Amino acid sequence: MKATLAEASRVPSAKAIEDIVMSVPVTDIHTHLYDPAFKELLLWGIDDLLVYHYLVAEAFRYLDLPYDKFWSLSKTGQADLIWDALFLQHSPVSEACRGVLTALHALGLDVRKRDLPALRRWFASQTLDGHITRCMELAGVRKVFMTNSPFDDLECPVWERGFRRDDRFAAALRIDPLLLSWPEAVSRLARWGYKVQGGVPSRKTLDEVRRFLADWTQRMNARYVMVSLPAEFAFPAKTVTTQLMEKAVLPHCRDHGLPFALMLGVKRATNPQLKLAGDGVGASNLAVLQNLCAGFPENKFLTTVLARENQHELCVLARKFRNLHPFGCWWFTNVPLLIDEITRLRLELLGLSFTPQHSDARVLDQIVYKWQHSRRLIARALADKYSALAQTGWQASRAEIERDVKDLFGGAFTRFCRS
Ligand code: FIX
Ligand code: ZN
Repeated sequence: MKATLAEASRVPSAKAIEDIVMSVPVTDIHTHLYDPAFKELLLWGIDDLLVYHYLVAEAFRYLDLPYDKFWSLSKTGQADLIWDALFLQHSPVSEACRGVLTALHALGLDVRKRDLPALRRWFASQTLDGHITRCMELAGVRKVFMTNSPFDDLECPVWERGFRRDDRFAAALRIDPLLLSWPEAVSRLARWGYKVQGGVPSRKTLDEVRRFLADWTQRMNARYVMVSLPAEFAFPAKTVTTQLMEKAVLPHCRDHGLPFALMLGVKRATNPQLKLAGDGVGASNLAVLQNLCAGFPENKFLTTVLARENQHELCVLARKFRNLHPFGCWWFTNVPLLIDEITRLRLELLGLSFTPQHSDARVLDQIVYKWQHSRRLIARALADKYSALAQTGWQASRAEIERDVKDLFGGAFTRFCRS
């Protein structure tokens, strides 16, 4: 009995902490995956893994064919070229390449053979339902947040028809076109029967935008509203975007108790010829975030920043505003070097009151690698912290560590959303 008590009070080893982190169920708070009811919108399998835009950008470092020629190829043709350039002609050391191999390996496939046709045959023999369950189990993901846009021509009709929801997939209402392409958004909304007018939005137009947001929030059962914003975005400012944000989006979020998720620092179409792979990064002026958090204390802001240079300031702002919840290592920061740096920085400045990672997966199988890679890095950062505490005599128990880890992998997010 004595031994058991002594055992219980000892700080779990780095290995035990890693085991806790590797096995905790995750809420993946931002992905581009879809409920299977959206059929082919839910991407999966080897060809989708290979034509992921992260790999397209990397392949063009080596390819010399014209962009148009590449885009005119079938998905399989593009995947063949990428496989050859990134996996056969060079070793696949980048994070996105390594990710493909981590996912294949976890699925039980032999990557040593470098046999793309055999990989294709294996995926062709899987059922979608079985594959969803398998990938979610391997990734330890229990809930996936989608990115849902009423402005997406493929997605919108599915919502309008209605479908039986798979409760593993939660919705997030994405509104980039509303805030960033107002003239086009006006035509859409008008076509859908909302009485909106272009130019500086009138009271009537703002009310109609709120009606639109309320309708779609309800239709999707959206848990938060989200936008990505360019590095040069300013707030306050006398622009249509800021008017819409201040007078329609923020009141909507406040009244519905929904967080507004901001993804700051993307430079869309840095190289348009690369299509989705052509977006870049810029450092944001985070005075924007300070002004929003201070000016709208009844709103909640989930925030991720794309520029490495903005990570420290984001943490400092989160120390000042409890209506701000930093999340994820987004896109170009989703590489081991930066996940490690950003996670440690956040632990040191914020304790456990943030969400260290989201997958941003566009292809189902990617959740397997994104979570496996991130979990390991987060585990090491945590183990170092508990070990530093132990040097003071503070021994975190297994139960305390499990509690902390659950918070990092979805608990803190859920509480923030409910608060
Ligand atoms: O805006 C976003 O949600 C971004 O994550 C995407 O647009 C981006 O293309 C991506 O896939 C990054 O991981
Ligand atoms: Zn995304």
